[in-house]
Amino acid sequence: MRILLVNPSYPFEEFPRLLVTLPYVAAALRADGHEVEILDLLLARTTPEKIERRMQSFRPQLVGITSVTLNHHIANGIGEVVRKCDAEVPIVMGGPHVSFEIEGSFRDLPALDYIGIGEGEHTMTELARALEGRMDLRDVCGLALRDRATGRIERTRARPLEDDLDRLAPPARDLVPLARYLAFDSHASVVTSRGCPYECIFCSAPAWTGRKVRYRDPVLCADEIEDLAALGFREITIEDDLFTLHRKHFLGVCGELERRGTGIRWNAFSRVDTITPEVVETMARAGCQAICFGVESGDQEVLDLVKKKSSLAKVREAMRMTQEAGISALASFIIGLPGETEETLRRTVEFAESLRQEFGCFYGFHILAPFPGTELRDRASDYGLEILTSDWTQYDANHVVSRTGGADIGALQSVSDAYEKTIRDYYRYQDHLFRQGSLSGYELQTYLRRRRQELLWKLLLDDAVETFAPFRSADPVAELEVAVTEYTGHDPMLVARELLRVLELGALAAQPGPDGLRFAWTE
Ligand code: B12
Ligand code: SF4
Repeated sequence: MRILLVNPSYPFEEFPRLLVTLPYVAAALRADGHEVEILDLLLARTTPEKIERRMQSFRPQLVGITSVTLNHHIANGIGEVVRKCDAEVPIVMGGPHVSFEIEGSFRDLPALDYIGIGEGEHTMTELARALEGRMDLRDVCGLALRDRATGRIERTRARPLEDDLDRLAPPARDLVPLARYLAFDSHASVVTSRGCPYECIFCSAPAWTGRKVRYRDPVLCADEIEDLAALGFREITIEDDLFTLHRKHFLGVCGELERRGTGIRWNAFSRVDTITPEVVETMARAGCQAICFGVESGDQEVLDLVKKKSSLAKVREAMRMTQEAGISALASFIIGLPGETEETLRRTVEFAESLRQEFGCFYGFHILAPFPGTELRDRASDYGLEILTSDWTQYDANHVVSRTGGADIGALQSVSDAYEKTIRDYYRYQDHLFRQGSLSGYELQTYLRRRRQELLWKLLLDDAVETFAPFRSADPVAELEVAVTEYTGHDPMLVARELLRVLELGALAAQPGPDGLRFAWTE
C-alpha cells in the first residue's frame, strides 16, 4: 500500500535536527513491503499547497502524521488539508502528544481516524496490514480508533514496548530531504537506547519510553554514526533519555567510536549523578563535545519535591568533572516547578550564574509546561500546581501555563525574559567579536553556524526564493545572490558563500521555465 508520513514544521525556538521519528516508522513499513514517502516539513513552512501537491503526486492510501505538543496544532492543520484532498484516505496520528491526549486529539481533528499509541513501528505496520484486510483491526495493539459512522472511540490492547531494539529496521533517512539538513548544518539524531528508570514528575519519559531501559548493540550504533558522518553530518545528538546510565552500554558505544576514529563530534543528555571522571574522559576521547544536564532547580527542596533524586553538590561536581574533561556542559533549568517561590527562583538564577562563573558552563531556563503523560499533570493539585490553560500552542516552555502558590506569573516570566535578553546580548557581543576577528575554535564554528542558520531559516520559512521573479541574465546565480541579499539584509559575502554551498549540495535547484530561471528548495 502507498503510505505517506508527514512531519509538521516546528515553531522554532530551538534549531531543528534530522530526527529518527518517522524514518523508524517508514523503515518498518518498507520492510513489510509498502511504498512509503515522507513529507518532511521540519525545515520548511507548512502550507496547504505543499500537502496538496504531495497528495496528488503520490495518492497515498494511508496518511500518518507525527507531532509533539508544541506542533500539534500544525499537525491538525495538515490533517484537515489531507481530508479535503481525499475524503476516504485513513488518517493516523502518533507521537507523545496524541498518545496521552486521545479524546482531545480526536475532538480537535474530526478527520482523524486512528491514533497509534506509543512506539509506532509495529503498530503502523499492523494497521497497514489490517487496512489491506490481512488482519483484524481490533487485533492491532496500541491503537485508538474512531468509527466514522457512530463517532465512537475504542482502544485496542496496549502495545508492548519493543524489547529488542536491534530487531527494528534502521531508520530510513533516505526518505527525508537530507540535502536541506546538510545545508542547514543540522545535527543528526541517533537513538542508542530507549527508556529511563527515574521518575521525575515533570517528565513524560517514565510513561513514554518506559522505566525499563532497552539498549541497542553498540556496534550497530557506531555503524549508524559512521554512516551519518559519511553523508556529511558533522555533529550527532544522541537522543537517549539518559545516555550515561548503563556503564557497559555506554562504554561500548564510546569504545567503538574511539576505536574507529570517526572524528565526528556528538553531544548527549545525562544526569549529574552518573558522571565520574572516567565517564567524561571516555566521552571526550570518543568525540563528545557537549553534555546537557537536567539540573532543573537551584533549590534542594524543589528538587526533592519533583523527585529529581539529585543534589546541588552533585551538580557542582559533575560540572567540574565535565569541564576538566574538556567537554562543554549545558545546565538546563525549569522554572515554575512545584514548591517554586520568589526565593527559590532567586536561588536558581544565582546557582545557574555560579555554575557559569565557576565551571564555564552554559545554562538555559525553560518555563514549566505540565505535558500530558507526566505525573505532574495527572496530579497537579496534589503538588499545589494550578494549570492555567490547555492551549497547546502555549506549551513551548517559554510561556507561563501553570502557577504555584508561591511565585506569581510575572516573576516567572521576567526570569525567562531576562534570560532571553541575555542570549540576545550575547549574540550581539559575538557579532562584535567576529567583526574584530577575535573569535576562534568552537566559538567561531558555532557563531558561523548561527549566522548561516539565520540566513537559511529566513529563506526557508518565508518560501522566499520561490517568490523571486525569474532570472534571465547569463549569470542567474549572481542575480540570485543580489535578490537574497536585498531580501534578507545579510552580509553579501555570507550570502554568496551559503548559496554556493546549498546549490552544490542540491538543496536548492534551478528550474528553467518559459520566462527564465527560477530556484526552488528540493523536497
Ligand atoms: C529530539 C527531541 C527534541 C527536538 C525536536 C522535537 C521534535 N520532535 O520536533 C528539540 C530539540 C527541538 C526538542 C525540544 C523540546 N522537547 Co523534545 N525531545 C526530543 C527527544 C529527546 C527525542 C525524540 C526522538 O527522536 N525520539 C526517538 C524516536 C524513535 O521516538 P519518537 O520520536 O517518540 O517516535 C516514536 C513514537 O512517538 C511513534 N510515533 C511518532 N510519530 C508517529 C506517527 C505515527 C503515524 C505513528 C503511528 C507513530 C508515531 O513511533 C516512533 C517510533 O517508535 C524526545 C525524548 C525521547 N526519548 O523521545 C524529547 C521529547 C519529544 N521532547 C519533549 C519536550 C518536553 C521538549 C521541550 C518542550 C523541552 C524543553 N522544556 O525544552 C523542547 C521544546 C522547547 C522549545 N521551546 O521549542 C518531550 C515531549 C513532550 C510532549 N508531549 O511533546 C519528550 C518526549 C521528552 C520527555 N520525555 O519529556 N525535543
Ligand atoms: S528528567 Fe531525565 S532523569 Fe528524569 S525521568 Fe526524565 S529523562 Fe529520566
